[in-house]
Amino acid sequence: MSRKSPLITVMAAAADKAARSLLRDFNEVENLQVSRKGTNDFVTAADLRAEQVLKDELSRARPGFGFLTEESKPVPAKDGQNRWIIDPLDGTLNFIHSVPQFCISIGVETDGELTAGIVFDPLRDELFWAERGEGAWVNQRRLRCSKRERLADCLIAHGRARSEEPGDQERLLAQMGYVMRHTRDLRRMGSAALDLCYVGAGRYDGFWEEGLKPWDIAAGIIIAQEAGVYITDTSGGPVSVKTGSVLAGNPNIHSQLHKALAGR
Ligand code: 2AM
Ligand code: CA
Repeated sequence: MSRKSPLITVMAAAADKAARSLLRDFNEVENLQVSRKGTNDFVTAADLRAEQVLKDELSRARPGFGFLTEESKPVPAKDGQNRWIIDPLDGTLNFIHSVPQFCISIGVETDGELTAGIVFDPLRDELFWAERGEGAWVNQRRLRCSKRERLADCLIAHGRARSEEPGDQERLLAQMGYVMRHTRDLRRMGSAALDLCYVGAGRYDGFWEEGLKPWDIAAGIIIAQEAGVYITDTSGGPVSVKTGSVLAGNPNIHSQLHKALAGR
C-alpha cells in the first residue's frame, strides 16, 4: 500500500517546507556563480536555514524525539527511544556549484535501529520513503532494485566523502579503474543519500562509498533495503550508520562487486 503513515506524512511535510527555503537559495546561488565572491558562506547559511525549518517542524510534530543532524549538536531523545537523523542538504558541493543534484534526508532510529526514512529531491519532486517491513516508494510508485546479473551490464555509483591518505587515494583510483573497465560505467553524482535511493529504484545496480556520516546514509539505507537492495559495509560486514562505509548492490551482483573492490 502506498498510503503514507502519520510518521512519513510528518517527515514529508517538514521536507517540503525546508525544500522551499533551499530552492530559493539555490536560485540565488545560480546568480552568484557569475560573481567572483565565494558562495561557500552563502550555502552554509542556506544549509542552516533548512535545518532550522526541519527541526522546528519535526519537534512540533514529535516532541519526544531526539536529533542527530549535520549542522548542530545532538539532542537526546526525551522519550528515550526515537531520534531523527537529518541532513538538511546532501550534495553540498553540487549546491555550491549550482549543479542540480541534492536532497534533504531524514532518517528515524528507534532503539538504535533504522525504522523509517525519507529522501526528498525538490528539483525533480521525487520523494523516496520507506518504513521497516512496509516496502519503499518514490512518490506513489513502489521501488524495486534491478535484477541485472552480470557486472558487465551494471551501472555502478561511487562517491568520495572526504580526502584520504595518499595510500587510500591509490586504492580508490584502482577500484574506480576496475569498475570503469568491467561495468557499463561509473557515476559520481555527489549525494550519497540519492545514490542509495537510485540503487533502490534500479537506476544504479550498485554503489560504494566510505567516510560517510550517519546523516548521509540513515534514510538511504532503509529505503534501499526496503527496495530489496543488499547492503554491507565495504569489507562485507553488517552495515551501520556509525561506520559510514557502504557497499550496496542488487542481490545478484553485491558479492561480485565486493570481490572486485576488495581485491584492489
Ligand atoms: P554533503 O553533501 O552533505 O557534504 C559525496 O561523496 C557524499 O559525501 C555526500 O553525501 C556528502 O554529503 C558526503 N560528504 C562530503 N564531505 C563529507 C565529509 N567530510 N564527511 C562525511 N561525508 C561527507
Ligand atoms: Ca551529507
